[in-house]
Amino acid sequence: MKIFLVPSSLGCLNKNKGCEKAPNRILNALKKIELNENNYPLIFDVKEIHVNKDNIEETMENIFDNVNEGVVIGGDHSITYSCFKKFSKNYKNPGLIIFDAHADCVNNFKISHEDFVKVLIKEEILKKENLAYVGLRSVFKKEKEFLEKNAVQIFNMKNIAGGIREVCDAVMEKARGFDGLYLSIDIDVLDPGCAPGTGHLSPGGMTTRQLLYFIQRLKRLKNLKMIDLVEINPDLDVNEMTVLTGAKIVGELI
Ligand SMILES: [Mn+2]
Repeated sequence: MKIFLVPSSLGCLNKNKGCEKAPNRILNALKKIELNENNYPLIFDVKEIHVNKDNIEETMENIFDNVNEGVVIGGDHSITYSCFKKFSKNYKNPGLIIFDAHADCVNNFKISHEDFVKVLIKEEILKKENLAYVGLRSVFKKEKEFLEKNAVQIFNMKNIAGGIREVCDAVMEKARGFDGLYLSIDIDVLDPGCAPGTGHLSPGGMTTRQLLYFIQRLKRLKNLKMIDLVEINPDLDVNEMTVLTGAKIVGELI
């Protein structure tokens, strides 16, 4: 498995400064895991993507040029824009499933961690019917309107609280419909009690075990080709809990 490190907080609008430190910290924690829960040894190669701290456009191009299938560790959520754009070139019907408390489609004029989903749809890189969210619970009014207008499939925290197995069955069915599947995991999909080290805490989220249930099932799909893990901020962490959780998530996906 290939791991790409993208130490960028350029798209965080100064709201999650410090998340650029996550890739190396998560990698160090990952190296300490010998076997994942399926008893697989963790074998991976690492490539770091160059980030120009003064130039988000150049950094976005570097990401596009240098990432490939595997696991991408960010960084703020805006990196998914370039990663998915690259990924989408390889497939006729690429799909994106986003685990996030937030919908990240506030505006449509700028690449940022609040807007990238809207930009992907607007630029026709992502078909709106090929997008699904899991774990949403903190959505702005105008995002709700946008998502409803485009009939985007949403599995929110209320749905998950009603029965995780049924929700996961539906997510799996959606996921099987794509020739290439991309999973994007914003750590704030987890409850702040499980993952305090991130910039936009939203109470009422998933437990770490619930997220592992989803990703361990999704991992079995042959069409799952690319994953990113974003928004972990070591500067805001408590006892390295969020970094360790990030490493555990990556370990289960290798
Ligand atoms: Mn989020």
